[in-house]
Amino acid sequence: MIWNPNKECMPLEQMRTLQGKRLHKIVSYVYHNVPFYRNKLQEMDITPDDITSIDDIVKLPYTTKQDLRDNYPFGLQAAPQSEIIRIHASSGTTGNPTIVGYSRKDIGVWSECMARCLTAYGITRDDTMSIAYGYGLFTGGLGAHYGVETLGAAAVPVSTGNTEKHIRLLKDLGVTGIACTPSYALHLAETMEKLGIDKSTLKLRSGAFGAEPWTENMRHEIEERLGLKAYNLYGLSEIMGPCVSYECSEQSGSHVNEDHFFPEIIDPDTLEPLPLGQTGELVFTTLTKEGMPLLRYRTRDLCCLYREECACGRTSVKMGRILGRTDDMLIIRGINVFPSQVESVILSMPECAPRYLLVVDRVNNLDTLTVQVEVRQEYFAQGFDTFEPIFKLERDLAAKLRSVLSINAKVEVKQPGTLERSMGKSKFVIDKRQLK
Ligand code: DLL
Repeated sequence: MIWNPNKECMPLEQMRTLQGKRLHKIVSYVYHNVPFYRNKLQEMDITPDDITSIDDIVKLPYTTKQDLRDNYPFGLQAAPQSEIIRIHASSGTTGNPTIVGYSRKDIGVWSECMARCLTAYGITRDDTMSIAYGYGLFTGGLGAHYGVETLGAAAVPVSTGNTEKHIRLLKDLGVTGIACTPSYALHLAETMEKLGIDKSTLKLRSGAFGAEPWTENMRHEIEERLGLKAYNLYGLSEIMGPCVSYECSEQSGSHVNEDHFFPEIIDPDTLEPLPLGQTGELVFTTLTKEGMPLLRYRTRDLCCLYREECACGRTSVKMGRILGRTDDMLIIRGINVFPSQVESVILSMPECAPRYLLVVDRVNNLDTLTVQVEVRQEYFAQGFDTFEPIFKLERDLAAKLRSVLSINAKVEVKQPGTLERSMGKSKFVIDKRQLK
């Protein structure tokens, strides 16, 4: 089944014509409504009339996360506040989060694109789908939820945490579809095994997994242990949320919703566009967004794009798995974390020295973060050589990391001079997770 065959199976030439028209319109829209873009385009001596086909996209400037940060919170918003009906936020590199406002039309496009994904995963209105992405500022929960409702299946908004209760609901409600991070799917499988619940007592048959990198091996393990087909779901808040691309029954690469999100691959060093098939940094232009449209947004995700005749009948361009990032962003239990953010929380505590190490690991399929930090010499000399103030500092820092970054970290406060010094570039992060 295909949700919107007109768009998902559109012949290439027709798609490019549509994209060209939409690109002209969106450039004209941001030119007249976003001073940031007007200034950039004027500096480059470009007017909306210079954009007549999708090939002209290469004339346009890139947008970065730093641009979003510099224009915090609403500087890149194109629609008036009265048109905004939803706001989400994701991690910024330091300090300010990235704010994304959606118009009613944006929520409609998002829901439709998400319904396309779910249909490709074999979900129909007869299904019941539990959504175990976080509900809240993160786009995973509400994004998947609106897609399920648009499709006409039944949404069970379980959100994250409370795995045992979730398993009970899966069983009692005869849940057939699940949406969560791939690592949480494995955690769920493990908890079921511990509780002695066999997968044959559940009716799960399809899963929408994303928000973090995963591998073919993880897919096989999830499919085997939960008894379902596991599909990749990709997206990012700045562009929309989950729904930007999705796998089909072929489970080989993800179709991009390219009538709404135009993808390019560039060389992250020279910023030159790369041809199909080559790996580089993924860049998206939103072709229809009203709230916060973005031109050539650099995702920092590394992957490749390719076109092939897909047995499912869809003609849209495909993207491979995300192979890494061009920045240092970590994804810990689906939450984006920049080491610089952790550093600014550490440095806001006067007792802490700017010497720290983040150790990321995966225990029982759940990510863990340990923050090791040295106490400053002067505090150490004034009583921090005993347990009580150290324990209090560990508790306070953990609480602050939780409230500022929404992450649960184990904090280990160390004596001055104990964290390893390196001769060259200091190492601030050790990621022990091995995605096999
Ligand atoms: O993670 C949106 C989402 C929610 C996608 C639920 C899929 C399912 P952000 O929090 O803004 O948005 O994080 C976006 O997460 O740039 C990638 O680095 C990573 N990412 C998202 N999906 C995948 C995936 C959501 N399927 C960032 N595979 C992106 C690998 C992914 N990485």
